Amino acid sequence: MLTGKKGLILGVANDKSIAWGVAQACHREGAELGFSYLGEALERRVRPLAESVDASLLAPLDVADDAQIDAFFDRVKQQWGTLDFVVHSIAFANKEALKAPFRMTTRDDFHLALDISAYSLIAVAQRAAPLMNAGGSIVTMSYLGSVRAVPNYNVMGVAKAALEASVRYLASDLGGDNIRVNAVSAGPIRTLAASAVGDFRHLMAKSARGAMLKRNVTQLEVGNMTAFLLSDLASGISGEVHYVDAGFHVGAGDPGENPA
Ligand code: NAD
Ligand code: 0WE
Repeated sequence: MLTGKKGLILGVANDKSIAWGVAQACHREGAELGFSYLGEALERRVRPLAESVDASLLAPLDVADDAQIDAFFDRVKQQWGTLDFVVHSIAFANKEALKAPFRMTTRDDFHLALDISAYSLIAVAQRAAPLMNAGGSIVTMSYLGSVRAVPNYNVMGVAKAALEASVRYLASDLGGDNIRVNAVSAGPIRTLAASAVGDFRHLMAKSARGAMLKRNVTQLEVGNMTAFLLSDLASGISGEVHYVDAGFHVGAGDPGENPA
């Protein structure tokens, strides 16, 4: 599906990351891959993973810093020249903001969550687009909390709403250059970011009970949908949010749950 294509995977932290499921699917489908890592500590985790899929590019990237985004894409331009796809799988919010009542969200909490989790897609797209071949594809990762008030997701839900709107505006802006932009809205998956969330087990159990398939989804299932969206098989698809959630969002919720 991706033979002859070169693409960047942004947001692998470890082998549980959704971005790693995407990388495995893209490698299996024949893509040449490049990876970013956030800081020295994660380089030690990401480098062996990148090597295991024969990555030809590995460079640091903190999306909070425009200079690092510039340096990252300068390196992509020097090493690769052109690019076919980008996967954005990055989010961050202050941990306290995901526990406290939503009304207690501070201005700093809001700025941080929207900067790292939503603006970063725009910052990446504006530097990737000039390097992209016709038929290029950008995919980002979202969550149902963008359109539903999911308990404790809080300011991250606001950030995902901004991310999904940014997908539509980027798709409109870049469509004339034959670059597509989509989001995948994944059901809950136990990753580094998720495991730091209190009572994630309960959320996973509820989500499985409410899902059409009566189970949760895996990183690789999200990776397979993403690989499809990155491929020419998806040439007519842009500006959309695609749910990979075992059907949870079309259901009425956990049938065993007490509504009171
Ligand atoms: P993860 O912790 O494996 O990945 C998050 C990544 O964001 C990490 O690699 C981290 O290094 C990176 N990151 C954070 N701040 C950064 C910064 N300033 N600069 C560069 N990178 C930074 O967790 P994950 O669950 O794989 O998350 C990936 C994406 O999937 C996120 O956008 C998340 O919102 C989304 N998502 C996750 C779930 C889930 O249940 N795990 C569900 C739906 C969507
Ligand atoms: O997008 C996410 C994870 C977002 C996230 C998680 C953390 C925890 C640790 C962003 N920033 C941080 N910052 C930290 O310090 N998901 C979709 C997974 C997730 O997170 C939740 C969820 C789900 C699902 C938080 C509360 C409720 C549900």
